[in-house]
Amino acid sequence: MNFKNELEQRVDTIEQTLKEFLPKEEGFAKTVIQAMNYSMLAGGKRLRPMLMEETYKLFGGKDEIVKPFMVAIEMIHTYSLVHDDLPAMDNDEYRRGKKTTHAVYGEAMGILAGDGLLNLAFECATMAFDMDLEYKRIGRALKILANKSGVYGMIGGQSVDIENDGKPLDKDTLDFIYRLKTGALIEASMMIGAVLAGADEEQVSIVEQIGAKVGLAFQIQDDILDITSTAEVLGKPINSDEKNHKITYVTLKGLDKAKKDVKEVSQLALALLERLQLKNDFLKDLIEMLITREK
Ligand code: GRG
Repeated sequence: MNFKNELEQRVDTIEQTLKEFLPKEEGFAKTVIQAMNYSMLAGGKRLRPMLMEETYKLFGGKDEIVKPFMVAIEMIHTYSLVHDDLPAMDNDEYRRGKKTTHAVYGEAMGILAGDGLLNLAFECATMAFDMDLEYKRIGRALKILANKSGVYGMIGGQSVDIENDGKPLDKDTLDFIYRLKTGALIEASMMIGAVLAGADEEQVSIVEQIGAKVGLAFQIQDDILDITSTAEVLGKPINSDEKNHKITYVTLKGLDKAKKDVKEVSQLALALLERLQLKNDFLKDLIEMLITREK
C-alpha cells in the first residue's frame, strides 16, 4: 500500500476511535455537547493522535491503552482551535472547511464547548486506568499531557503570542511562541506514545526533541501555507497572519529561507529518529510528508 492510502486508512481508524469516546447528545446540556461534537467531527488531519500511535508502535506498543490518550490529545488540540477562533482571539469564521464553533453556536457556547473538551480530554485519558495495570506509565503520560497543554506548554505559548499581537517581534520570542504554542502538543503526542510503550527516560528525551523539531517544521510550513495556499485547500482563510498583524517566521526570514528551514528542521527530526535505532517506516514517511504538505 502506498503512503497516501495508508494515511487515509489511519485517519479513518482515528475518526472511528474518536467517535467511540464522544459524549451522547442528550440531556439538558445537549447544546454544549452538540457544539463539542461538531468541532471534533469537523475534519482535521488528526496528526497528533497519529504521531502518538506511531511512536507507541515504534517502541513496540501493541495494546488499546494508547487509544484514550489519542482521543485526549485531539480533544485538547480541538479545544485550542475553538478558543483560538473566538472573537477575543483571532475571530475566525472558518476552520477545517466549516463554520467555526462560535459562528454556529454563539460565543458563549464556543467558550463552553472548548472548556468541555479540555475536561473531557482528561476524563478520557483516565479511562486508561480501567484498561491496563501499567499505572506508573499512565501517570507519567497524564503528567506530560497536563504539562504540555498548560501554561508551561501550549497556553503559555498562546499567551505570549496574544500579548505580542501587532508588535515587532524578535527571533527569540518567536522561537518561544512556536516551541510552546505548536511544539508542545506535538512533543506531548510523541512522548506519551513512547511512555505508554515503556520507553526509558533517555529515549523519551530524544522523542521530545524529535517532537520539538517536527512542531517547528510544522509551524513554519503553516506560516508558508498562510501565504501561498488557498482558502479552499486549507479550509480556513488565508493571509490570516497579515490580518492579525502577526510577525511570523516568513515575515522575519523570507519565504525562500522559511522553505529551506522546513526541510532542514525536518531532516534533523529524522536524524534523531535514526538515533533511536528502532523501525517505523510510516512514522518516517509521515515526518517527511510534513515538508511537502499542502494543508
Ligand atoms: C487558545 C489555549 C489556546 C491555544 C491556541 C492551536 C492554537 C493555540 C492556535 C491556533 C493557531 C495556530 C496557527 C496554532 C499553531 C498550531 C497549528 C498549526 C494548529 C493547526 O493544526 P492542524 O493544522 O489543524 O493540525 P487540523 O485542523 O488539521 O487538526
